[in-house]
Amino acid sequence: MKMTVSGVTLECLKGNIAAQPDMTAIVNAANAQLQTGGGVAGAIHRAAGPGLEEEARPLAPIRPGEAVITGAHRLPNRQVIHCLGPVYGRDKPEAALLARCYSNALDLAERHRIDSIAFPALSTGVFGYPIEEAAEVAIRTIREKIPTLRSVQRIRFVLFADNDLEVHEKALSRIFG
Ligand code: AR6
Repeated sequence: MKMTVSGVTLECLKGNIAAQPDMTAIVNAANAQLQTGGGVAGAIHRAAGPGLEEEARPLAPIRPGEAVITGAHRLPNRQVIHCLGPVYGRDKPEAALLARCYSNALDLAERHRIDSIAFPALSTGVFGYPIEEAAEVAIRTIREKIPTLRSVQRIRFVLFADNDLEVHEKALSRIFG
């Protein structure tokens, strides 16, 4: 699915966040220590190689809602933006913290003149955020940010499961429809 809103292209597809060679930056669903882990962080660190963890280490720890940027090492991108999403039921208020992840990631992308950025569904795996609620927060935050974007022209959601893709497509249609 693809749509253009005020000159910004929004896309949703099923795939692996670590295999998006046509995007300048990808976003990592990080842990506070910016170390490799399971899910998205595991896939990104495996593909990037050990240099990513070495570069990220001095930037840790980060708090829920925060984002930091590094190079992409062996990944086919220019940069990785690492976001720490909230743990659902623990880091409160969850929605505000999740919104800050998307907002901070887009601010960093702008500062680094990034034209395209791919997001996974932050917090919806190990951190337990229900996918429908998370999609709503992510897409509403992006809608609020679009008028401020100058560099970013393409935003992609990369979802791992058919259901997650469907939820994001529906939320995009509802929120921008
Ligand atoms: N590409 C795209 N999406 C993926 C991929 C992938 N390769 N792998 C999983 N997903 P998670 P979180 C989906 O757990 O909830 C880590 O261990 C997954 O199905 O990666 O923010 C870190 O070290 C889910 O919908 O991130 C942290 O400790 C979504 O991506 C913690 O988990 C996010 O799942 C972060 O938890």
